[in-house]
Amino acid sequence: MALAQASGACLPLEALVHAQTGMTMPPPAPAPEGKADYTLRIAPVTVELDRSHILSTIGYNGTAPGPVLRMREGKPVTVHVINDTDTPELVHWHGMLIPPDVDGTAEEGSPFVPPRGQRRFQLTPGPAGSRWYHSHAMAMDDLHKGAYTGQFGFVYVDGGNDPGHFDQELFLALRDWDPFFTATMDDEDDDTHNGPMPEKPTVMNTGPDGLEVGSMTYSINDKALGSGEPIRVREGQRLIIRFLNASAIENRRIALAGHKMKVIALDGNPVPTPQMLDSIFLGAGERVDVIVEMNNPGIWILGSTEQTIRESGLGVVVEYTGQHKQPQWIDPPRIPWDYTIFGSAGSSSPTPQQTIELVFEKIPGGAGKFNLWLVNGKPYPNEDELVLHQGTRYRLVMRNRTDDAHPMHMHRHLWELAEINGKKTAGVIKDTVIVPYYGRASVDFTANQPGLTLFHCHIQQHMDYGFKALFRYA
Ligand SMILES: [Cu+2]
Repeated sequence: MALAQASGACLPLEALVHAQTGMTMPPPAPAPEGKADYTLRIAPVTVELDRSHILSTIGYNGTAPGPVLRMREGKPVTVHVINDTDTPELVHWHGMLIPPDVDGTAEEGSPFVPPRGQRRFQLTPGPAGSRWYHSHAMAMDDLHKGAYTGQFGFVYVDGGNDPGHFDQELFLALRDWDPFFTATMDDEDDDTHNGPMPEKPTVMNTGPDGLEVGSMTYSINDKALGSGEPIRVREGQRLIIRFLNASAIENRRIALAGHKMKVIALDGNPVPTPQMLDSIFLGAGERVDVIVEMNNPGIWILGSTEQTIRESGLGVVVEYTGQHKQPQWIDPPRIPWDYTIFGSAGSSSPTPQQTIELVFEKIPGGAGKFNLWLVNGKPYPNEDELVLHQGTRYRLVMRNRTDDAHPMHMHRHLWELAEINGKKTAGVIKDTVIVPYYGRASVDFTANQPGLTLFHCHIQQHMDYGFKALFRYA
């Protein structure tokens, strides 16, 4: 417990890492041509979730999550990435419209940042809004790699559009830690079990499931509920909270007891119809921006709507000035999450020029093995049949014939949501969409970002075991 005492003092995290590992970091090689706008150092970090739980992972610049990077829309930046680990790494810029060589995936041909090496990237940030950066390395059966580590952080791209006055801006990343393999996955997080299930197969594959990845340790940013500083507010204040589900594992429902949240943006993109809600739902990789009016003095819990998960750390205390009660939780009404309510009322997305069908299936892995995930009948690589023509507007019809809700992400493009389980909408712009349990989601986009484009489930294990495909431009 010497470590716990050391971290109680105000030692820099880097010093702590040295104390813990006994290692010294090699001096960085001279940086090429001048100073970068941002430097990201990938290295071991410790995260003190609470006094009794300090974990060791890999992070950016000595912390996990990494620093909030603020960039200006359209203003080119140089990012210098130093990799102080023994693993080749990739930094992906989730939600940005940037070329494949800087997007940060091996599949698209972005170069790795070599182990103990460094690399410099230039990109033009955009579009404006809440984006994020994270490792895109494969993990496979190693739960200390890729998105299971602390390599994640917000990028806020400022477009000069003021969302109105607010008194505090908070960046809150939902996270799970210490992942493990499990044969019993409870799917309470799915939220979509009671939907219409238009894609439920008539003949089910009833083979025994393989191992999934679970967790029992959670945080918001780097603190478990009840440790760390509360969010301190005053009555009458207006907060903007930018949420990110940085989990590699699960979708999450979040509420702030005693308050409603006005959803103003999904995946960083302003929605046509903001909605006042008691809770919000985020698939792995998704962002939700909300405005909260602080109009109910007390001490409240903001956190997971599932008691066990909240009590295992996924929450933070919100404390009004002058209040001294115990933090309170109130279960919100359980209303299914519905993306379509944020769309332009009464309109539907214009009919695209071409439709691409994408069928998702699972081959159960059986005891002690892993499931295999198929897109159109095969696991990745799946790269020669999905060809885009520059300038064409496409509709992707994603048919989920599996008993799980999948947050599907397409790189380097933005989708306009067209339909979820038969409900039509328009004007909801996203980069990640949860395709419901045995459900269907249709999204439209214009092919205007030439180059290889990765499409995948944002649950790391699903992606690693087949659930991805490459689009290429003709
Ligand atoms: Cu998935």
